Amino acid sequence: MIDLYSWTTPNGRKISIMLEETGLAYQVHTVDISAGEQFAPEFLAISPNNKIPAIVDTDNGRHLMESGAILFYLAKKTGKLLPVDEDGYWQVMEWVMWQMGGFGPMLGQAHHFLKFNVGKAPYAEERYGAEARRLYGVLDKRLESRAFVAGDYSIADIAIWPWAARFEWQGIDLGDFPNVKRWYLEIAARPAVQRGYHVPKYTTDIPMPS
Ligand SMILES: N[C@@H](CCC(=O)N[C@@H](CS)C(=O)NCC(=O)O)C(=O)O
Repeated sequence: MIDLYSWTTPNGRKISIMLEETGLAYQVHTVDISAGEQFAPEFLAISPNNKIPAIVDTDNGRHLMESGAILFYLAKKTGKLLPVDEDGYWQVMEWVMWQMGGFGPMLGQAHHFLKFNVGKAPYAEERYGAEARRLYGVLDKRLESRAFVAGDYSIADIAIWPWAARFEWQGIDLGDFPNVKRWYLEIAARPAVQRGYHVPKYTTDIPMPS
């Protein structure tokens, strides 16, 4: 059994989607980060950086923070969504790290300036808007000649997709990135993604590009 500590954000949804895809038994503990619950001592004991997601594996008592590490852990535990061959493994690693170092943090900044604080910092709006478009361009190029980011559908796609699901917040028109749009829609149609998106609770339907 996996105890999942999560909230309705892209990083949280990566893990609920992964749990749904793998079929592992799990129970959800809601950590409302808008109410400061990430600072509760019980949560800090498993997630010392005060961020969701985190998991506890009750099979062995292991606890983990950082969504990229959790994706690798769950893939290794189940033998799913991570290639075993060297080339495939490192391609997945490369694109999960790309998401963890760029597509997540930079788009998170875009949300702050382009969605929640419009007009307060024109320089930041320009910087993070341009960086968002650059990152979508990189992803679009990667998906030009392949269905998924790294071989078959994998934890690399699961890491990236929930951030792309906030394209509206980032000022991104997926029509400008046709390969991303095709990939986004294909993943959005997966039943496990549709279930995992609404964990720990429903907020909106999965955003659909026009
Ligand atoms: N690198 C971390 C980032 C996690 C993260 O930024 N979580 C956000 C929600 S998406 C959070 O818990 N924020 C609460 C806070 O900053 O206090 C991961 O990928 O797990």
